[in-house]
Amino acid sequence: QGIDSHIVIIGCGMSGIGAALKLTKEGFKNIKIIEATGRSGGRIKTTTFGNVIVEIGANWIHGPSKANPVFQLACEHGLLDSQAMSEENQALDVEGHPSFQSFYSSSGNKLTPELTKSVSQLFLTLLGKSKEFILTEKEPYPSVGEFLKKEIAKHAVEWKDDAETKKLKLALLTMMLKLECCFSGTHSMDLVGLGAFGGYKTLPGLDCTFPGGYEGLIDAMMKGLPEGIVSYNNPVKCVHWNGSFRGANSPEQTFPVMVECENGETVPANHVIVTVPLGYLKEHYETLIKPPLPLSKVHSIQRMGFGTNNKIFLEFEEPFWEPDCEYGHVLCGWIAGHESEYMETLSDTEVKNSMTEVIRKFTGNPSITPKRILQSKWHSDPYTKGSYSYVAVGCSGSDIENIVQPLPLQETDTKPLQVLFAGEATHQSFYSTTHGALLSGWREADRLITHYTQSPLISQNFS
Ligand code: 6YU
Repeated sequence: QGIDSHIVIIGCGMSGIGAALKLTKEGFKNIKIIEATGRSGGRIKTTTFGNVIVEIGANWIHGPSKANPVFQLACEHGLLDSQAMSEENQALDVEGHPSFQSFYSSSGNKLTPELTKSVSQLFLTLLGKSKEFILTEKEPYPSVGEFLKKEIAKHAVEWKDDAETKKLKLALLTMMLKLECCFSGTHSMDLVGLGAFGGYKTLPGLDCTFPGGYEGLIDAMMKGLPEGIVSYNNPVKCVHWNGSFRGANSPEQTFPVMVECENGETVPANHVIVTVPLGYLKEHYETLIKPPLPLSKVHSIQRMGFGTNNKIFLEFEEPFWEPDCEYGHVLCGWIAGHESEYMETLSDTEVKNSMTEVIRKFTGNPSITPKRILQSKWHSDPYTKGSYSYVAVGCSGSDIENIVQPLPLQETDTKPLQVLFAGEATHQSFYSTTHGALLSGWREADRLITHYTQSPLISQNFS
């Protein structure tokens, strides 16, 4: 015996799978995951390209150490190499930032380590400072970008270098600011709120990858779920809540929620956990949930940031870069913001030609020619609409809290917890990560578990 309550989870990404695993483990019997696409994993997506494993979506376990549940799961399933699992690796704390390695200028020269070291140290120090305003009443500028640019300008006037070196240093800092846009998944750091930036927390551990691909973790987790629990290729059109719906198989029973799919299928439920990406929610909240979401939620969904970060993989006959870089003979480039969204409208040949031009210019080698290209297209993915969330200017942690609040908002309602919200964008301190997504799924599963185990009437059903 188990808990009879009917639960629908919308989305089979890390958060949806995490919620389903926890609920089935606790004895919930009637769980269904409805997934728009033909696969599990969502923004965790691995493929092969030029005989190497490449990640179209999530790349690293950020902060692989004891407190990271994705790291724990990956270890349990034996998916990491010994270096990633070593105590030494777990103890390294780079505060969420990878180390900068080699830099080339547009005149085709490699920059000296002396120059790049001092500039990257300055950038990382300023970035660290920009996280401190979470503790203050008022921040000096609205955005991280404005703060960083003002601080850089203050330092630059003190530089004693010649004009050419100063120019190079500023170019390097501009590049680092652009790279930061990729990490934050935003068009510009001027869009990222300074006050809330420090709300994102890093965990110790030097970021690591999955030698067999991130999706191996999804496959391993899916094996823990009952067969047939997922309905694939089945986009949800609308979640009707606060109603009294009858099920086709149990006409005597009524349910407060009914999930309507694009194909006309209807699935009644006691509880629905919505895990669709924030990008999707921003576009569809008006039609996805009926009666409509309370204004407090709508405003927070609109205020939160969700941008695009894409990857460009280039395959070469032979690597021309330093041997310690990953991916064998495949190079991975990142592109964020509006340029990234524009790139999605171009053909592979157009992107390959531009990349060839850039690489030839920066390496000073006019004959480098990539063989093939593969680009991610997260913005035009109809069920994602971007890459991941960030806390935009004007946002605060309370916007995330608002989005998380289950419907109906009144806890005293006789049919509580009808619609719950999970997904990376709903995690206060680990948004934009796989561990944030997993923890958000567990959080909503726990909410239901607590509800059923603490309610004396319902818990009679609990074996
Ligand atoms: C991480 C990393 N990483 C790179 C890129 C991307 C992401 N992330 P899902 O979308 O997975 O699932 C929802 C499902 O819902 C999906 O299957 C849909 O098809 C479905 N759906 C939608 N609509 C539906 C409908 N109507 N009906 C039915 N189903 C529907 N995370 O830990 N390490 O290296 C990266 C990266 C290019 C795109 C990443 C990384 C983010 C994770 O991939 C992501 O959070 C989770 O997989 C999401 O899981 P989910 O279940 O929520 O949604 C200070 C400060 C700064 C803060 N930022 C710095 C942090 C850096 C973040 N780093 C990211 C970097 C990379 C490279």
